[in-house]
Amino acid sequence: MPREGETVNGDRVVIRTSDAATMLCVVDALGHGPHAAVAADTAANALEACDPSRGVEAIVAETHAALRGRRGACLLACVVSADLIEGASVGNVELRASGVDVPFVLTPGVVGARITRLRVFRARLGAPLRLVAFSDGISAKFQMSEYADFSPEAACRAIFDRGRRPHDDATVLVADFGAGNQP
Ligand SMILES: [Mn+2]
Repeated sequence: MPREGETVNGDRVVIRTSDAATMLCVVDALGHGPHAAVAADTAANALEACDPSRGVEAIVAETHAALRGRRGACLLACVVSADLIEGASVGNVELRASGVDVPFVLTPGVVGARITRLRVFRARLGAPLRLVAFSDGISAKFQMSEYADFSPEAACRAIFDRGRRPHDDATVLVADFGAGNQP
């Protein structure tokens, strides 16, 4: 949802699924409005062209190259395969997980401008996993346990409605992985 008063959104969600893996990404281009929306489109186009099986380092590197010389962005990229979740988040897009202990960590920097050493987090999957990713247009003051009994759609709506900050573009992505790790 765009910031209040804007008609275009600088946040994007990109999801790609291959036989082997699912890629989940949230982009938050710097600022808001039309310039942020153009940068978000550029990042999303780069992400749509990424093969999920190449891994998060390649996904972040390709988006970084596509945005170079343009307005930068925050980017969370996760790849979930049969027995592993791997992810990285440059900037401030956050991730919560339940069912599996995911050692989420942020990487300082801006995709397209500068990235210090990319911090990749990984966890083995041995149980159903729920992921909630959200941009900084959503308050981080919620607990996964509050929405444990909610469907992904209902959890997404509730986190959004209760946490939306109207001064920024806002995104919530909820994904459940069960048998076979297909969302
Ligand atoms: Mn933002």
